[in-house]
Amino acid sequence: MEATSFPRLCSFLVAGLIILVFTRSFINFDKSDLRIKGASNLFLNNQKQTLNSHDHEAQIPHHPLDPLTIKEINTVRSILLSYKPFSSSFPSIHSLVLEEPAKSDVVNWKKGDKLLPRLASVIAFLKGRSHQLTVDLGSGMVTRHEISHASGYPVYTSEDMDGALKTPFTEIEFNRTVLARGIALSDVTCIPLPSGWFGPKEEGRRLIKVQCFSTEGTCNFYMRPIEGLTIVVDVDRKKVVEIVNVGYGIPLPKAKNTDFRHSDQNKPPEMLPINPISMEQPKGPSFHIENDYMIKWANWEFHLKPDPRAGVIISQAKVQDSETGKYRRVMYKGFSSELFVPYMDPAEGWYFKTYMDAGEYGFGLTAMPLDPLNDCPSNSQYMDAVFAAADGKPYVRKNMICIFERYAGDISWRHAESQITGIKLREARPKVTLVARMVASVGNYDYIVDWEFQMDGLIRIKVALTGMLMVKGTAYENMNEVPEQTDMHGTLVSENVIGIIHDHFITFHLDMDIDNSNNSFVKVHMEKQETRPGESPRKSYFSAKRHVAKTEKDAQIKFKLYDPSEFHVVNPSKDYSLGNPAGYKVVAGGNAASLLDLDDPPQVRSAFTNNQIWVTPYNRSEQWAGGLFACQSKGEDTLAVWSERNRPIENQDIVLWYTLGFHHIPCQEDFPIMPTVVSSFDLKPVNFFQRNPIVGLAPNTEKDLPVCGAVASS
Ligand SMILES: *[C@@H]1O[C@H](CO)[C@@H](O)[C@H](O)[C@H]1NC(C)=O
Ligand SMILES: *[C@@H]1O[C@H](CO)[C@@H](O)[C@H](O)[C@H]1NC(C)=O
Ligand SMILES: *[C@@H]1O[C@H](CO)[C@@H](O)[C@H](O)[C@H]1NC(C)=O
Ligand SMILES: [Cu+2]
Repeated sequence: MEATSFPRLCSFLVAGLIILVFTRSFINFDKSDLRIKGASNLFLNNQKQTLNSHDHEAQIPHHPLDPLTIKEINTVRSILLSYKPFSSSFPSIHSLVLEEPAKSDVVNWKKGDKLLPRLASVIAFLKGRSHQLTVDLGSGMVTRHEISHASGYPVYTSEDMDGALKTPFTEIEFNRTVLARGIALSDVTCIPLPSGWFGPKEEGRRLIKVQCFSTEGTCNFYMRPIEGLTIVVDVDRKKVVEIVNVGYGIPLPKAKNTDFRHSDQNKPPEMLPINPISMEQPKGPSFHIENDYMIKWANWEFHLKPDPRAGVIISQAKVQDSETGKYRRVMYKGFSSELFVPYMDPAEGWYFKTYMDAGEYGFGLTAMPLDPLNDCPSNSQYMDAVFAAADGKPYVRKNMICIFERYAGDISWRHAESQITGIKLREARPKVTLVARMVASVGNYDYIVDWEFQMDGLIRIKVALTGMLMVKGTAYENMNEVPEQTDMHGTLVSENVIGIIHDHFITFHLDMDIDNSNNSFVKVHMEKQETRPGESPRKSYFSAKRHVAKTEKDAQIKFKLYDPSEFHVVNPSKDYSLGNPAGYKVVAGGNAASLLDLDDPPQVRSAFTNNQIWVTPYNRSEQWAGGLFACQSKGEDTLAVWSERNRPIENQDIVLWYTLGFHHIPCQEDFPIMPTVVSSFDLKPVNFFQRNPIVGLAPNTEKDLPVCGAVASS
């Protein structure tokens, strides 16, 4: 399997040099995998290590939400091959995934029950039309077939992108343009960029804008753009529609200092050396992966699976009640639903860069195998993905997700009594968490997405950004050459290189089910109060007032630092003793809001970023915040459109949507590769547990950690 999928994943991300990079990581990968297995007497004792291709061939589903297996994907393909409407020509398959059973059926299903009927949801593209099909694996029938009338197109396949990248070379004018800039054609690497939607001129056909770079002298071709050259390609006809060449006179930035590979560095960093560091678990990890996709750890259990579009899907997350030990429902389904990455340069070669990475490239499709010891700690286990290619055949993406326990030296709770009280007391508990991680490499950018589970019931969703800037070539080599008043749309990050300002937004779909699915969304508004004359030496304080959201518009939330609220999802009918409804709150971390005009075309298409929080009633058709068909869409199927229906959301099955945002004004340190920047948000229990659920944890002692003694110096 791997042998066939490898060329595919390379061609997907373009070109020659990148193949070198990935080949390297594959080789590294195998070596370290061996190394881990060699030391397996301590680790991984009764755990199943990384699945291998043999396991995948024999794999069978155990849980209603388990992704389609290799066998099942092959079955779907053969059903489609003999399906009448496709008999004259087989469509290209843009998505072939499990069609999840109805939520109520999944909720009622228990381990040991007969597996629910297996259905596949297929998005196919044929002769300019998008087809949505449901295939019943049991009966071997296509049970639904709809032709889409939406404005947008499905996620690009790797074949679409591969074809688009080859097309410019069929035009002699392209070759001439490149040669006229003094660049050898053999040094040219191109990338496929979605064109967005900017008016009727671009409708009725699938377009990709191709831009090119020089790989001469570097693996980091992104830093050597052939500026101003954009080739508009009709993806289906494989024809050049237009060659835009406006960068005349802009030199190719130099290759010097752009390579970031260890082998290419000519001196060690200027710092004191760091000794080897690792997280050891002498008794092995304390989580289990049951039947491939069910994770059990400490007081948590959840279903975890790879998804070609979302990346990672967490389902049926349940936490044990601290008093009874009973598993209680927290979240039915959580995943990154869509991204929006608009660049802030209105110039010809840049205005359209307003990416929706999940709906255009596939956040999971771009997730590459993880590098053990560097992407994930040594105590990690890995999960592979089985995806379908454009021809409907399955392939395995090895080690796409890692799962590990993290001890980062943090404290989960503590108290020490000061000497003045005369009471001798010092109690502290280390914080150990469980992380499920994947990294999507969407072209130049790498998005690290962590779902982190804590024993105190908190779930932290963390996104870290690294990889390369998308840069613009310029004639300027130093800021002293730039006339005042010039808007560079970014920062000169190296000679002839501008890092263009942009945003990153990631919108999460969080189908919270606190204890059951009848939940409400409550704004706990902090309101300043003034004291009555003579009441108190104090003039003011604030109190917390609860407002239950009745309809969707009550839950369209923009954050305000000086008019703050907490945002709770509660189960109004569950209170466990004190009368406070059991709930979880969404706790924002660093965030950013879009500054674009609401009627700017990219903002209309990505209107799901108009608010930081939305709440919608559960609707299984409303999963993708930017619409099911996001490529070139006009924005008629976004979360913002759904929410405008203003449906009731009180004491209903509701879905919370949270958008995490970053403004990115590049700086010199982002060159040639960016140090990670991180932001996160939390889902934190509020009045869900009767009391601190981890008071009962035992402290660490030296005998628990035979490998590492405690040292305190004074
Ligand atoms: C353009 O250059 C490429 C690479 O040298 C070559 O394969 C291709 O045939 C050329 N295209 C045309 C139309 O001459
Ligand atoms: C949720 O509310 C609906 C309508 O009020 C009710 O029919 C249903 O029984 C409730 N479900 C639960 C699990 O309480
Ligand atoms: C469910 O979502 C689809 C797509 O937005 C919509 O057409 C349909 O009306 C929705 N159903 C309800 C009950 O809101
Ligand atoms: Cu950025």
